[in-house]
Amino acid sequence: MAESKRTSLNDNMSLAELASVRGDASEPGDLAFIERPLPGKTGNAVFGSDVIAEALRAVGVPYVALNPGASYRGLHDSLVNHLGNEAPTILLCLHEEHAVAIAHGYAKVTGKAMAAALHSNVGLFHGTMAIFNAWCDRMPVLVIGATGPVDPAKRRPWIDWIHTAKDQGAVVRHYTKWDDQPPTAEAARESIYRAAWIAQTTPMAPVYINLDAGMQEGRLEESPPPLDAARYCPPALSAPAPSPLAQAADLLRSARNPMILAGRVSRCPKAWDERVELAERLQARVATDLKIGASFPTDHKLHVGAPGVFPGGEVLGALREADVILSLDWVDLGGTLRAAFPGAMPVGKVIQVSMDHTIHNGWSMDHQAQPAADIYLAADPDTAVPLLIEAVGIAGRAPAARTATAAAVAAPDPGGPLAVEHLAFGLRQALGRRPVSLLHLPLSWNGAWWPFNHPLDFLGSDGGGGIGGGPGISVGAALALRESGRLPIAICGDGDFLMGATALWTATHYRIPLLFVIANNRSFYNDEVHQERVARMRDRCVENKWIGQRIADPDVDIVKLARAQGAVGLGPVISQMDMLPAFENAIRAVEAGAVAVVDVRVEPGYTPAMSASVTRSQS
Ligand SMILES: Cc1ncc(C[n+]2csc(CCOP(=O)(O)OP(=O)(O)O)c2C)c(N)n1
Ligand SMILES: [Mg+2]
Repeated sequence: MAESKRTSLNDNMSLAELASVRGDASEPGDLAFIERPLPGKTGNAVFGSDVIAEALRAVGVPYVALNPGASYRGLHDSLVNHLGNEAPTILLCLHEEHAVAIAHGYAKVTGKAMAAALHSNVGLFHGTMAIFNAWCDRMPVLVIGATGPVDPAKRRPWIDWIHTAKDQGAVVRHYTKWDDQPPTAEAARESIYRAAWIAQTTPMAPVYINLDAGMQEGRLEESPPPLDAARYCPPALSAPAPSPLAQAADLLRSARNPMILAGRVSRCPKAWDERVELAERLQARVATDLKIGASFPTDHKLHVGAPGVFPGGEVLGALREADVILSLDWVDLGGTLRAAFPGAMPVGKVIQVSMDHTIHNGWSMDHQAQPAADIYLAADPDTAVPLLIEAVGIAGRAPAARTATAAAVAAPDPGGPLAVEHLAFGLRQALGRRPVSLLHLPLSWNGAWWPFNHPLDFLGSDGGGGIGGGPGISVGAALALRESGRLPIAICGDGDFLMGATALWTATHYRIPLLFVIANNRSFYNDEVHQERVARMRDRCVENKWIGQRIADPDVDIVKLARAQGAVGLGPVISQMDMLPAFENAIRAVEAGAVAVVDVRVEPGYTPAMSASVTRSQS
């Protein structure tokens, strides 16, 4: 292994020293320079796993995030000694959940699948929640698994038997788009081509390929004939059929008060501009969603309310006034319409643009409530929007007016309590005009605090509501943003951060700059809100809501957790006064190539809309 240039950070290290230590962090290109193997023999594929490694390269997988395991020691060797740990490059993770979450975060930025390799059944078990998160978020991940040897004669006593399972794919079949257990190396190559193709075709989702350890380690009699991956993975675009497209255009053209729900769309700036153009031509109001990445400028005059995890009153009001509702794959169209029209059908006509129906299954309810849809455009929104612009044919375009005022945030009050709102204000102030990407936000966030003006300004949430995904997803997103010129920022709840904290190490080890800000209310506060609700419903003691919820006595030393993994740890910040210098130092450290974590001790609290939605109370 190449000697690491980096020494460990300590409390006394100045930022200048830090920058020199981290000088290699900004080295361009891939990360292969960090764990560079000694050169060995090169040549044709000799073992089954050599063919598999070549297939991963052929479909363009840039990284394999993994926690190692003997079930795929064959593939591990092929990645290192046959391909030289380049294209793909291994990213070592301290937990399989992080490996999948990192691939998930990478996909949130790029729309492309990287691989996560999970050891036999046990590694797969660890990875399941992150696979579910990526599934619900409709993000592609190539999950590589292993089992066996399937041939009992090749199994070592005990350990190979407990780590061999029949139909291992059954563990994740209900929340992957496709899975396979190819019997030969040649079949495995085809399987990887198919997996990459399926995963990256809308609706995107994780796929799982389980590789027999015996097949990986088997010596080949001859290399399989070449197979050009490009010819087996054609882009499969989903465009709307002409007739429903024309009907949708007719409805939109004659609408007096149209509304667009801008849902699951890509990070493509051109597609962003086209959505803005469609809204401006129609003079349609637009709502966006904090569950998914930024989909429309939130300070545009046509944007309604603030983006939220649950639609707020302004959005529901606008839906009630709309005569035509155009959903661009809105995550929960059925639930949103039910909230706007309780016990009744929507008044306006509904046009749904989505391919999501093609992966709904009988196990998971993540397909959400069945929405009313008068016209269904079975299409990818990015493909449908320019066709809708053309078909609607409304000439001219209103100027791209923005609301005059920036998003509202609380004025600083140095002596006052520190709420998440002040955290947002302080961070924006410290950042100034730097281009940033928010990779993750805590449950206590209010979408009004931070405007989004580019598809990479915000990447959305974890998808499946699986807490602990935030840190890993953020590391993967920061990895993808390394060359973007954007400062990557993850704001995590303390509960979320503590569950996924060791994902940090992968970022420090591979020199992936990233700023974590922890909205630390020392509680799994979401569930305090639930216990309060139950106590009120049952007329019991509300004051006991903290029991089994508060993460205090002792307070977890988040700063030390960060430093222990080679990150810069700052805080705990306990007053508004201390916040700005801590953020400024952290930003400088990240700009010098570091991972920085700022522990901000905030008062517990959610927005009224969030509290009401969490507990389904009307108040
Ligand atoms: C894996 C997992 N475990 C438990 C939960 C239930 N849960 C939902 S939110 C939450 C609290 C999260 O705490 P934190 O990140 O600190 O955010 P806070 O609610 O305090 O703002 C919990 C435990 C979950 N969604 N996922
Ligand atoms: Mg908390």
